[in-house]
Amino acid sequence: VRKPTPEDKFSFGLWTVGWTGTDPFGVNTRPTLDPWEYSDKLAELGAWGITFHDNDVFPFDADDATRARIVGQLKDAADKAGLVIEMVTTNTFTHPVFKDGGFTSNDRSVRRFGLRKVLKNVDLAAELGAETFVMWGGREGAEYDSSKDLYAAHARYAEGLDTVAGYIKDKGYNLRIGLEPKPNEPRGDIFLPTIGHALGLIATLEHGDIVGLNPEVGHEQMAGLNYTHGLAQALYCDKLFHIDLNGQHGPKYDQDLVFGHGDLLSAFFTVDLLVNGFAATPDAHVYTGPVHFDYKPSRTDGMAGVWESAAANMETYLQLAEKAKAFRADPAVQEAMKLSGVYDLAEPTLAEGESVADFLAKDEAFDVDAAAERDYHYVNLHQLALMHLIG
Ligand code: 3MF
Ligand code: MG
Ligand code: MG
Ligand code: MG
Repeated sequence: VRKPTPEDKFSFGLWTVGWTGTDPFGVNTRPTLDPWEYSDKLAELGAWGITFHDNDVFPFDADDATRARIVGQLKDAADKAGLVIEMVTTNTFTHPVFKDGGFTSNDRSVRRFGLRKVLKNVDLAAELGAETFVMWGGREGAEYDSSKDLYAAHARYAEGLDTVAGYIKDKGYNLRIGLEPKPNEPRGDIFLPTIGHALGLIATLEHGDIVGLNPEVGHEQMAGLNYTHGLAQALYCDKLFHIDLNGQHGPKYDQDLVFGHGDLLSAFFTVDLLVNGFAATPDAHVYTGPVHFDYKPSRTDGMAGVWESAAANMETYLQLAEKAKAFRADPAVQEAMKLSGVYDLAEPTLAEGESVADFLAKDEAFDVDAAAERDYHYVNLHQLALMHLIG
């Protein structure tokens, strides 16, 4: 596979390569580096951008001067390395003050503190030229259904999002919010657990036009859902603002494996959607945003392994992109898609201008038995995809 270039728009969270291996059962297995050491190395590997939480870069309790100094140093390093800071996010999950959430804590003073922290980082995101502000509400949730007024929880979540979105508009920032759904972990149940739940809440917002999605492979798969289908619905709603690619083996804890190291076939179809768009509707919304990885270098790997795994994400994506292009260009595949009726789904069910009354009045010849007997040959089509993937 060729080397990644900035045109590929690969980006990494600093918390990904920066994960030192601390988990609920063990301490770190790797040292902490300065933020710019991670970004320099990512640039060297061919990444185009970086992203971070406020507290990946400066401490939770940093004063304004310290914060400005450290951010300045990271920005200089990124500029020098030719890296874009494409997304900034806020950590509202590590500090104990957020143990019951930022926007949905039962404690109003915590909600006001959380909102201030988020707004402050919206300013930072805009200042650094980021175009997406991701919000993963990892502590917005509950273990006990008795603990929350669930109506009020959604109202407070919506209030928080609208406040942030309204602030972005008032300030004239070129920023959009990407909500990141996750079904559980660290909370027993997290609010807005899937792409669909998030889309539903966004539709109720006053400033929902600049609020969209940052779906993560592993999060949807933890909920037993199809990531590619989720991306497709977000694209359909014009809400796919950003993505978190990684790997996961079904419903268990958030594994954050290298992209493709979980469900490889699903990863193939995700890349197919991202690079080729929809099979029968080539003019439909396509994704042009950053190809962002949110993975964790395994705890069993050392520092060399960190860089090997970072490179592996990009290598896998490029390899899958090549294969997905070859898959779609293959005349045998196109023939098989035709036989399966894939292109036919793009034709509206009612004719142009056909009213329901006209439709119902029509005495249309239809052979139920013949239609019921149709062989869609989906397995053959899928086997062609598999052969392109492994062949
Ligand atoms: C947790 C996540 C988060 C989000 C991040 C968003 C710590 O499962 O995926 O990573 O991606 O907070 O920016
Ligand atoms: Mg995650
Ligand atoms: Mg994950
Ligand atoms: Mg994520």
